[in-house]
Amino acid sequence: MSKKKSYDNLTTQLIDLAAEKKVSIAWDRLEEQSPQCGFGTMGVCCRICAMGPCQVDPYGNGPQKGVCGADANTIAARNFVRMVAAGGASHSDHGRSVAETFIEVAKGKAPGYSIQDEQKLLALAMDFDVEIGDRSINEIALEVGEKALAQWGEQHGPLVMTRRAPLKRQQLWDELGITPRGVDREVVEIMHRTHMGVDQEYKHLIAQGSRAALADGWGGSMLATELQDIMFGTPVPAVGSVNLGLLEKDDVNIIVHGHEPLLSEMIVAVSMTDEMKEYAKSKGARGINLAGICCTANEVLMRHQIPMAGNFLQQEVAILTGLVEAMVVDVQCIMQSLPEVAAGYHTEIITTSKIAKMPGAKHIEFHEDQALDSAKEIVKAACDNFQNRKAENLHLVEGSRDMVVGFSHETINYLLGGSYRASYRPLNDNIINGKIRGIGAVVGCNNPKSTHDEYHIALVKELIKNNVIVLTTGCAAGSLAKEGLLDPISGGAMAGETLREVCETVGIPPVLHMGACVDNSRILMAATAVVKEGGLGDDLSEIPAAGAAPEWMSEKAIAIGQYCVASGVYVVFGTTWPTHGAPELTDYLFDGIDKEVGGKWAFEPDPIKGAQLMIAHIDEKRRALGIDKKKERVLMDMAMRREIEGGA
Ligand code: SF4
Ligand code: MSK
Repeated sequence: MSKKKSYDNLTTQLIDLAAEKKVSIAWDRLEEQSPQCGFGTMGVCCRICAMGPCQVDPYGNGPQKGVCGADANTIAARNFVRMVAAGGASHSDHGRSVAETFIEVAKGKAPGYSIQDEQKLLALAMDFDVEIGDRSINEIALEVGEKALAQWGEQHGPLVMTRRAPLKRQQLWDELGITPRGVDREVVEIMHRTHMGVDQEYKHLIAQGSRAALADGWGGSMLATELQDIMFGTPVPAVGSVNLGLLEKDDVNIIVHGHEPLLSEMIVAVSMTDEMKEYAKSKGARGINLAGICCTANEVLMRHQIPMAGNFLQQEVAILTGLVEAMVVDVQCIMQSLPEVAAGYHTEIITTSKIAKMPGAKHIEFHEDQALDSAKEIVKAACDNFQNRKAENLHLVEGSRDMVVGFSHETINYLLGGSYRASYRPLNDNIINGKIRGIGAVVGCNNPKSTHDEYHIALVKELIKNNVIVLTTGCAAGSLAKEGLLDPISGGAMAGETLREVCETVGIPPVLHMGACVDNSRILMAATAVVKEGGLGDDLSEIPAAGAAPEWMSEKAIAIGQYCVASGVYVVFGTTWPTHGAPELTDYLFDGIDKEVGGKWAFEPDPIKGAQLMIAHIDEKRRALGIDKKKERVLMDMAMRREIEGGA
């Protein structure tokens, strides 16, 4: 691994500029924080009661117990499942906002929004046993929305969406007592069980972590994706572009950053109106250029081909171009440093969520019932700011990459099987015949502790070179797109021969963009479709597949990882691992939990070794399915033919 801060040249140029201008950005602050606390890094610092904080010495030279007697495994397990709770709560609370808006849309009380994918609504109505008959779309949507929203507080379970999982998986969850109830209940139970003096057996704590993570993955997150698709349209493959070179010198540049498409969809709509275009012109600009960062970027990219300015670690450096009139943020993954970075620039940081404010930012609260008006106020504020641009602050960077985006699990179905016989059969057949060795899901953030983008890119290149098709979401997708891996031609050229052949035949890149981090539920659905198609086992744990979050930083990544593990998937994390100070717990997560749920975790700081771990797991699954060897073509002689005919 290189010691560079970023693998991306444009980001590197702007990191250098930040150093020159003495603007403090994430890498500088990491350096100031270093060396970081070893106890915290290894998960063995506890501060959940006022007898602490307590630290357990992982090397055996100091205390081995907290004041209350808690040992390293209990402390690290509590910290770990609290990460699951926070991560799952974040995704699922996003989902709750979507469900609430969905109900208002159905009631006709949210002007600007509409039901766009009626087919998907009807499919979801069937999941929820909502009568279709000759009822109007809005009537159906209202009942679906209300039943969906009730899932957050479902006290007994099972959650409706868990019925989409393979039957064998559902039975296993029941046997293990981890079939999820509503995410609100599961998260509260984690907070209760991790309070001082409650649950103190690490495996028992991790089981609740699984249950809460499943309530997010197969509940809050999955419903967020479903309802967003119904309201904003299910993504279909389209061409998009990525990187900071897409910011336009002559336009009002507005960056939407965060997670919830409720706001960004309206900003897209408003910024395309003649009224706003004229308004931008009246301020001296050519027009309005909208771009995204982080998962909001993925949302507007896959539905509207709005360019992605960058991923998580590019949020600060984007401001250093001097081209950004407004960075409009909502929730999650927004650095508090943004207003400070923007202080020497004209960029306005605009917070919009009623649950998230930042010191130094302008707050224009977004209200879904007046969505268009809120969006218009925000876009106008950006246009007004165009005149404040400072010529001495302009630092143009050149360069962007094209990519194909928008592979929902439904479109994979259509693409592979054709619109008349939509099916996962061709994918399964190509896995069975070995042209596609297996499926890798590579997701997650950036982290300044590892070279920005590098681990994602190196790992995925190794996977596709070995004929593993890759599904990607979140900031990982941004990293991979910048390297051309989401482009059928440049990406295809980096794929192994047989994977390339399949991709060329279907016309897809070897790395399929499936959306934002809340859309990892699409990956669960795609994997479930593979199981249901047949020939690759009866459960998610049996298919030749593995996941990775190489540059993770967010608690949401731990929640996603845990719902994948609890769904039977092998998951490799890079950069850092939060339980190293608790050897028994770590052994259990890496080698032990799989005996129960079929999936397990691994940690590997080297991308090539990380890819090889995934490939070894895929090969093991191929062996177990009996599809590891190429079937020899047997030339039959007359005696063999007579034997077959005789036996027929
Ligand atoms: Fe220390 Fe126990 Fe309190 Fe944690 S719960 S801070 S280990 S006394
Ligand atoms: S935005 S959670 S840095 S993927 Fe979803 Fe990116 Fe990770 Fe945030």
